[in-house]
Amino acid sequence: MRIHRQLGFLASLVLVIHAGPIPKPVDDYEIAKNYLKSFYELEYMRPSSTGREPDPLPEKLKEMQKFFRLKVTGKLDKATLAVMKKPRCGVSDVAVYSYSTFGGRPMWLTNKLTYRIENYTPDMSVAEVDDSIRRALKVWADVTPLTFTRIYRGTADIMISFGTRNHGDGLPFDGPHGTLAHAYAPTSGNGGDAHFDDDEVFTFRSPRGYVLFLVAAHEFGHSLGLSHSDVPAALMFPTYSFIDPGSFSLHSDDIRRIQSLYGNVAIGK
Ligand SMILES: [Ca+2]
Ligand SMILES: [Ca+2]
Ligand SMILES: [Zn+2]
Ligand SMILES: [Zn+2]
Repeated sequence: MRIHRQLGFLASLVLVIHAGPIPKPVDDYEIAKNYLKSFYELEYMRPSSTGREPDPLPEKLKEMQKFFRLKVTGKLDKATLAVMKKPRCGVSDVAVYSYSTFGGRPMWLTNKLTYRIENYTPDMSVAEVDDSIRRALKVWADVTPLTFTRIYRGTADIMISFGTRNHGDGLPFDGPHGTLAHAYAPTSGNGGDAHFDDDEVFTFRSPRGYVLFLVAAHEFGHSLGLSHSDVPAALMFPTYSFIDPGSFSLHSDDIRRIQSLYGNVAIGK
């Protein structure tokens, strides 16, 4: 009898626990809306007095699905959501350069550029960060006439820094995963600058964490004027995928695009 009563008590406890507040599942629709706002310029009109505006989401979804070579349904299906949840670059997939370039062209007007590393991530040694950044710039220097000279004080063309959440440019990072970094197209001021989300774990070459060399090489593509590529194997594809830095080579799509801005390697460089 006593045992029965106890069992009854336990059972009701279990019931109470189950009836308690269930953690709100992350709303896939919210994820999609935020993703398309950040990367596909999704904007909602204010409801007009004449009636409801058509929902702009399906059209933007189609645009995103086309970019990622998914089935273009305009619907938030599993495959689309899976791509939206991948770690990626914070720069939009819809290139908007008109407001942020020298004379409207997304490129530097000199081949001699400077860079400066303003601060460091605690995830890696200073030597590992320095080497990752140097090699990431070399990826682009190897196929163009561009040269990159490191400076230690003053303002460089490409200012490199690590920060979390609000880091001073009005484009806050989002905590662990999601957006890994962003960079600005060539112009004066913050143009060319590259910011890395230090809520990520950056690594020298490990598949656990994000390889700084790979993330930086991608960001410096933006620093030089490239937008995202829809070629999945290209460095300028928006999502992150691990490649052993030792076996990295720049994709022909990236080479073609950067050389259309700056030309081929100068003789005697
Ligand atoms: Ca700059
Ligand atoms: Ca992040
Ligand atoms: Zn990017
Ligand atoms: Zn930033």
